[in-house]
Amino acid sequence: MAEVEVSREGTVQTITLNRPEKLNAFTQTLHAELHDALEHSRDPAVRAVVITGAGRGFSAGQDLTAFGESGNVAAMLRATYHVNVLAIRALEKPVIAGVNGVCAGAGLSLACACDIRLASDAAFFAPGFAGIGLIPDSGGTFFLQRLLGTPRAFEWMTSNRRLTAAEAHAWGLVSEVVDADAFPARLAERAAELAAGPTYAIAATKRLFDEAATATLEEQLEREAEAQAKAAETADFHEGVAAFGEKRPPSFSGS
Ligand code: LHQ
Repeated sequence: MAEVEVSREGTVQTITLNRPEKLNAFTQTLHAELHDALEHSRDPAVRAVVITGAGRGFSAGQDLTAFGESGNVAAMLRATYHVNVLAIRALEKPVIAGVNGVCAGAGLSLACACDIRLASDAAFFAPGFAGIGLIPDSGGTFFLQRLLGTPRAFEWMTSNRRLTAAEAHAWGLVSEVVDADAFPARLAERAAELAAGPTYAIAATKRLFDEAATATLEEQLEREAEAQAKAAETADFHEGVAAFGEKRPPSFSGS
């Protein structure tokens, strides 16, 4: 059975990590299949991507029983986790982590690499790393600092404390917590909303926020001006303005 399942509903692509008996812990195979899935997500017909997990896990991070697959940890990280984290950031469309359940270690980093996190109330979040004497890798230090601020991120990552979905929401780590029963439908609804949005503007907003982290105000104003000039040339901008004038909801084509 595939360790990553991919499905398409309209313009939403859903990528499901699929090793439920191991809480979707990462193996070399899972990384490779996730990479293929993210490649397919680049298809312009896909306007939003969901990453979620099968069973009661989102992902428990590195499969600790498969840790010996590669002797060189840094090389392994570069060839697997880094490639997929960078692929998520490079996708010119929103990526939603549908955190259905347990989210730990590099699974937490992967969720944090996404643009939006929606959690089931069955989910919990655990650093993992500190429990086994490791640092938060796969972008963990990068994303958690931005999401939580250094003091909170440091304190959490140097503990191995489990955070409930409600606590994660209170911290701003997830945007919404949904009853487990209603979770799949709400996740699909949220993804469809994003997929129906002005795709260029959403993609450029994603990129601009990433760039803003290291930019000067002057640089960022210039990037915004360039991106806005492109946005103003899209059919979606013209549709948005027309819909405003006609007092109706816009119907964005993503072009
Ligand atoms: C697992 C795992 C797992 C295998 C649960 N592996 N089986 C990158 C590169 C190089 C080096 C290493 O690290 C990395 C990045 C990382 O991600 S490091 C961090 C790795 N992850 C962890 O340390 C988390 C380890 N797991 C846990 O702490 C707990 O299992 C969590 C908090 C995830 C879930 O706890 P519970 O809900 O109580 O479930 P459980 O512990 O009973 O696990 C269920 C099953 O899943 C169990 O198998 P079994 O056959 O006994 O039913 C676990 O052994 C297995 N499992 N995580 N990472």
